[in-house]
Parts: sequence; C-alpha cells; structure tokens
Amino acid sequence: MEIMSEEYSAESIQVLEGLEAVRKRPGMYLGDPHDGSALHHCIWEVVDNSVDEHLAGHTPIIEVNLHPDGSLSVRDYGRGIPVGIHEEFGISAAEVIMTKLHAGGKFDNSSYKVSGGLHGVGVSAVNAVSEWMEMTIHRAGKIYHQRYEAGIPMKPVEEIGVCDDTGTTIRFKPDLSIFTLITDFEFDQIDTRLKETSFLNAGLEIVITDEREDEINVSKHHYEGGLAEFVTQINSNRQVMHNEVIQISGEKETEKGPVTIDLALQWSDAFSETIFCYTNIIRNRDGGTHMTGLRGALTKSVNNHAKKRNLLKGNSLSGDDVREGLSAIVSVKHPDPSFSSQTKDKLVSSEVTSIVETVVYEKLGEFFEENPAVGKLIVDKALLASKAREAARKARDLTRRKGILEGGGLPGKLADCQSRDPSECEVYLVEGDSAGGSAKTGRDRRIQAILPLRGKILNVERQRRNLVKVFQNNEIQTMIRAFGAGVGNPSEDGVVEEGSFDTSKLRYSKIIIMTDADIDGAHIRTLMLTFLWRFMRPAITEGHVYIAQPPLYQLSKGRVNKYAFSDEERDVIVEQLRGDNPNAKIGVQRYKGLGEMNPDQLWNTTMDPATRTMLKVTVQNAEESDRMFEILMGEDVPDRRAFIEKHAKEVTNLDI
Ligand code: 0RA
Repeated sequence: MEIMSEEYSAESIQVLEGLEAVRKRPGMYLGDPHDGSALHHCIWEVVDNSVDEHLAGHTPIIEVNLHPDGSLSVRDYGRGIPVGIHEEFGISAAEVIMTKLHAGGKFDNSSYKVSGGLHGVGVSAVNAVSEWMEMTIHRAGKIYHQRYEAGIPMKPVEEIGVCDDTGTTIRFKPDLSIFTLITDFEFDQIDTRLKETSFLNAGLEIVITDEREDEINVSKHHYEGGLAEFVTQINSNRQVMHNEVIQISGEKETEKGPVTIDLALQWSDAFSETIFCYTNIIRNRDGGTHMTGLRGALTKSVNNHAKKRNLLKGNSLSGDDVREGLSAIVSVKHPDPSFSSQTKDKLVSSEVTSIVETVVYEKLGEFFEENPAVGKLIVDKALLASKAREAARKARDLTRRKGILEGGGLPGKLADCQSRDPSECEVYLVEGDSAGGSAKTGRDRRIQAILPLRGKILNVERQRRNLVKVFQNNEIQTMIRAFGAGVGNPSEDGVVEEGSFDTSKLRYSKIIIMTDADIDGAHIRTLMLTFLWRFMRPAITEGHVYIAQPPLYQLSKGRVNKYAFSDEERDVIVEQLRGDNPNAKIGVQRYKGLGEMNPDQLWNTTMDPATRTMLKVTVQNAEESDRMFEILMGEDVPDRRAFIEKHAKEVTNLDI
C-alpha cells in the first residue's frame, strides 16, 4: 500500500471499524450468509444505486454481468459517482461512498431519495464482504478507478484514462470466508428479481449476461408498460376476464410528505390470487397496510356494485371470494415508511391503508360503472367461489363428523411405527400394494410407518370447484387420518385457514414420497405434491416433505452388488467393477419398480436413514409454484405442453 497522508490514515481507521462490524456480523446488515440471501442481497444493493441514477433521469440502461471468476459487475451510464474531495473527510467522495458504512446502516429510513440517494445498507457493506471490489467511473472526460480488498482501498482514487461517455461500474467478488454453502450467484434468482425491478421502473432496460459457461446467456428486460405489463405477464397463461388491465394512481400529502400509490389489476379464470406489494420499489412479501387497503376496497366495491345491480341474493361476498383469480400489483412511494422488520417484508405505516382504500374504492367504482358487463363477470365468479367454498366446508364438516378425518382411528392400510415421538417418526407414502409390502418388511418399524396408496390419487387441481369430491376420496382421507394434523382448503394466498391444518399435530416429522423411478411414478409423485401444496401447504413450507431416491440400476459381478442412482453413476460403477478386465460382462438390472426390490434391498438402498439420500421439497417462490401446479395439473393442455417444452431441459430432480 502507498504511504498516505495522516488525515487519510485517521479516516481509514474509522472506516476499518465500520467494515469490521459488517464482516463480523454480516447477518445484521445483509441477511443469512449461508443460504444465498446475503450473497444475492449484495447484488440488489449495488443495482439499487444504479436504479436511483435511472430514477434521477440519467441512465436508460443497467448492465449486470456474471463473470467466470465468480465476480459480478453492475454498469450504468449515469453521471458517474462524484470524485471530488469530500469536504468533511478530505478524500474523494467516491471513496467515502464505497467505504463509509452508511450512517445507521439498515436501521435508517432514508430509502426514498429519488435522486442520487444511496439507500439500503449501502454499497460499502457489500465492499466489506468482498474479497475484492473495483470501482470504475467515467466522468468529465476521465476514467477514475479504485480497488478494495475486504473493503480496504488499495490506493487513493486514480485517474487511469480518458473517455467520452459517463457512468459507473462496480465489480465485486464475494469473500468466501464469509459466504458458505450457497456461494454461486443464481442466474434465475437474479433474472426474476431484476425483471421485477424493470417492471417497477417503466422504461428502464436491464441486461443480464451470464458469462460463466461456454454458452453465454443473455436476458433483457425493458417494459414501457410498467405495472400493467407486469400484470399482463402474470396472467399470460390464464384466460382473462377483461382485456384492459385496470390502472389506478393517486397521491396524498401527509405529515411526512407526499405518498403516491400506483396499482394495476386484472381478474382471470385462475383460482389463486396473486398480489405483489412494494414500497419504494422494494418487495414486501408479507404485504402490510397497502395490502389491507387494497383488500378492503376490493371487497367493498365489488359488493357495492353487486348490490346496486341486484346481482346478489341475500348474503354479501367475502374478501376471499372477491379476490379469487385476481392478479394485482400495488406500488407505494413513501418518504418515510415503517416496516415490521429489518427485512422490510411488511409495511406498517398506518396512514397508507386509508390512502390506498379510498383511491382504489373510488376508481374501481368508476370502472364498474363504465364496464358493467365486466362487473357482472367478476361478481358471478365470486359467487361461484363462494358456493364452492361453502360446499367444501360442509363436505369437510360432514367427513369430520363421521370421524373420517379425525378421531376415527388410524386407517387400516397404515402400518404404523412404534414410537409416538413425531420428531423421530417418518411415514412413507408408497405407490402400490406390492412395493408397500417390501417397504413394510424392510423398514425400521420403530420409527418408520408405511402407507401404501393405490394407483393414481385424485388430481385435486382439477377439482377446485368440486372440493366435495376431494374430501370423499379414499386415498386422500387415508392420508389425512394418518398424518393427524387436519386438512385445509386450497385458499387465499396459500394460507391454510386457521386451525384447519396444524403441523404441530403431525404424527410424523417426515412425510416421504416413495414412487417408482418411471414416468408413472413421477406422475403419482406430482399428484401427491399437488394435494399437499393445495391442502397441507405448511407441511411443505415448514420442511416436512421429502422424496425418496430409489436406485435405477443394480450392478453385479459375482457376489458383489452395487447400486446406481443415475445413468452416469451406472457407467462409472461398471468401469470400477471391470477393473483391469475390460471383458468382464457385468450384470446390469434396470429396476422398473420398487416392487422388484426385495425388502433388504429396499432398506439398504433407499430407506436406511444412515445411508439413504432423499430430496427435501422446498419452495423458493410460492407464486411460481402456484403457477406451475396450475399449468402442470390444470385443465389447459396447450399451456401444459408449452410449459413442459420450455422447461424440459431445465428440470432436474432437485426442482421437483
Ligand atoms: C452522488 C451524487 C451524484 C451521483 C451519484 C452519487 C451516483 C452514484 C452512483 C452509484 C452507482 N451509480 C451511480 N451514479 C451516480 C450526482 C453527481 C452530479 O451531480 O453529477
């Protein structure tokens, strides 16, 4: 390092203390450093600065590159970070931005400076957790550059050349002494998030280039239509009930300054509701006061319209009924928002509820007045939803009263385990009676229960209007009784109705789906997952659902038996068994079904907790999963074909 002025070194001591805090407790500033959240948060942090430069009207494009060396760069064509000497600190302003921990870190609320504001925890926190970072600035005809390692500048900002454009490039490589487990940037996650960013910033073009593989992958997002185009895209595989996306905007002066709201909404024939909420371009996963305002206005205005036009007999429509099939985006810009947590998952600023509610109620009322036919379609759909929900409730109560769901004892088909401690118990859902037989004999009967299910279970995705059929289905009743945790209805934003399904009552901490390794097996597995997703979702989201991995091949040479779980593994093992003798003709048996394995083989290869591998079913993105089940299991055949053709290459076991 160069020898620096005294002033510079004094300053750098403070900087070091700030950086050290971030490196010591990255979770406080950026999220979990092990599961990929902090890793990707770094990207959003850097991109947000360039988005601000776009909002200030200075860059039409942001380019994000994933480099083969594991670093990532973000480039914009804005004004370039100012490089002049900062009055207070006596060093380049750019260096201050890159190294001074943003005052108050993530605990301050200055996330609304539309111009030149650096929000979030600031790029300096990213710098602190980077093995290295490089800043390149094009400004006033000159190129400036500075490199940092673990957040520490290697030299003062240097002039390294001339240019005739302007802009900023930040390139950083995450420090793998801080990030573990998930250490690679995930293209799909980045693509999804930045697509969202460009939808929320109409006109901003974001280009993502993944240079890590030989085949370079480029994704461009540029939506002039903003929120309305976002909704159009969400509904692209659905039959919409009105062609125009309803757009609503409003602004209100508050004590804290002007609050503006923008919404786009459209109903389709889907059964689920999809509502995305944002505050200052940041997604609020758990909604909050903007969501409350929207919901209130929707229920009020649809009911109001229905009554005015005499479309209802008696009872009014519930919020859930009204929102069935709705896709909506709510975006709020607030000068000083409050959130329930540091991760900003839920907006709690109370004044927002009535602003959204008032504006939406008024505008939606006007829309229904001008489009009474659409209004009637929406009311009719809500009425259908209401009837189906009521019928389902009755069916569930009836089965419940008959003791079919609870209290009626365990199903006869279940070979239960001995232990009564759910934390160590697991239940195998096994396809077919013969595989069930092997599993019953081969299991550890102390902790493993076997529930054989016969044939294809009901495709619940096609029974969304006839839930009675779901609750009357034998295999489904059997599962509900065996698990002992109740059952919900497929519902509103995936939240199972209060008290209807309760994971704390689950009799087994692991529900393991074990089907044949063929197409039928895959289909049955998907049917089971569809049921669990729609009726017992917390079992999945709380990590109780697994997929067993039986082997595909048995390879034998003399008395030696080996098992292969993929074609590649088969080839490797065959080579191994051959050893020096290329002519040893190795016995290769392709297992067509679990039933072909004897109990010992099934235990050794698939069920022994000490040696088995299983896949845990996880959900990164509930909305995507909703759409996936809708497309894969729903009525629309062309959609399903298109989806499978698009994704066939990407799908691996782990995605299931
Ligand atoms: C402070 C002031 C100005 C621009 C920026 C920051 C700025 C920051 C970043 C971060 C990434 N890209 C950026 N582009 C600009 C305004 C300077 C002026 O008045 O010219």
